[in-house]
Amino acid sequence: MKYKAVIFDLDGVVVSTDNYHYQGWKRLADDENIYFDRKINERQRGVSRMESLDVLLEKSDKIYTTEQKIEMATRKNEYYKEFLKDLTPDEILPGVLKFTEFLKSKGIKIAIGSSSKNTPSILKNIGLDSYFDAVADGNSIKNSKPDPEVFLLAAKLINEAPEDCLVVEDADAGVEAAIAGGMDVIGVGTASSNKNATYSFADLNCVDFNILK
Ligand code: B16
Ligand code: MG
Repeated sequence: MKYKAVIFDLDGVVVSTDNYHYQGWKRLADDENIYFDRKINERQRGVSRMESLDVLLEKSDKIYTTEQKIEMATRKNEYYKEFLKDLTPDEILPGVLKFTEFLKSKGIKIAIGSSSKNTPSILKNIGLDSYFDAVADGNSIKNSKPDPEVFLLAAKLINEAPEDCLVVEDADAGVEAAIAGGMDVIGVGTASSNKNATYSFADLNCVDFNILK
């Protein structure tokens, strides 16, 4: 097979939590009277919580102290965690299990590479906490996507060279990160229109397994 491992982004690839991130940020923006919409939210995909806050604050004229920013990011995370409480395996995105089971049957390793610090609780709630060969997430990295750190860490944890890994991403920042790490990348969802992605599919249900040969 062409790849020895596939590294999956989490929010927006494995599970539909990307919409909950939007709703959490929208509520914070409404609290603070800051304009926010889905287009602005697209730029928050894949980037860290504090960097996502900076994207939101671009629409505000105020200057915020570090303490105020930490409070706002924490408040958004509390809103977001309310949604995570009700997260179930039903919110695993279409095609994820079909694709991962195929990979497992071919002896191809699977890992998570996510910027999210909520990764452990999300995987637990969707029943996939011991499903992947390795998990690299926002708790174990310094630089979030588009830096390749999280994907390089995932490759290291599964003992595979970056060039033998294929990444699946829904964010432009994640596509950039994979390429910077020397990996091929499937763009799905928003990233399916990213011209730098090696392969593009609307979602994981549409993946042509021949790309793995
Ligand atoms: P948290 P991914 C990313 O997850 C999200 O796409 C991004 O919108 C979010 O800001 C980031 O995680 C941090 O999430 O606030 O839960 O630590 O797409 O890399 O799986
Ligand atoms: Mg994502």
